[in-house]
Amino acid sequence: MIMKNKKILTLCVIHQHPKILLGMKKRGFGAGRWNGFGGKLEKGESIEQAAKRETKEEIGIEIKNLNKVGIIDFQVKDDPEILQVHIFRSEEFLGEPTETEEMKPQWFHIDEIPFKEMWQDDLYWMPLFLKKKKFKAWFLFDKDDNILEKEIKQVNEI
Ligand code: 8OG
Repeated sequence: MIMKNKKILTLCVIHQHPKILLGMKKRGFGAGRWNGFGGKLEKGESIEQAAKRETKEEIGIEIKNLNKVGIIDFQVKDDPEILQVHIFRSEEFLGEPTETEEMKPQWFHIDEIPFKEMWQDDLYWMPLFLKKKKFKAWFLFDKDDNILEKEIKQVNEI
């Protein structure tokens, strides 16, 4: 069996209907785009712990509830690495979302989500997220972050 190189990442979207909280990523991977909060796992951490820690680091809030809603595998053409992003919805948190060196938080009404300034894949899974559906997906990107191929399916359990 060929073992593919898989890296796990977290992504947490705060959802207080009819708004979602996104952050403008100010540096590093995905800079210049609005996104949820998250990142890599630290040694010994669970995926949920990593999602909470990253959200705290990025905008200073403490997540109270976390529901896993999606898993997406991302690949870049001609690159064997798979980035597996575990997506969470959170509806409750403590503290006030605050800008840090990494992220500038902002609430968006669900009819005004800035998809043009987000990762292209968000356009495909965000509608499922907003309908509170669970999903699994796979996206193949080119080196300029454009989608070449995709598969998205709604699932009952994640
Ligand atoms: O630790 P770092 O900032 O590099 O983590 C990257 C964050 O970006 C992490 O929360 C996962 C998320 N992310 C990707 N790819 C994509 C994508 O295509 N769409 C969205 N919405 N988020 C992504 O790594």
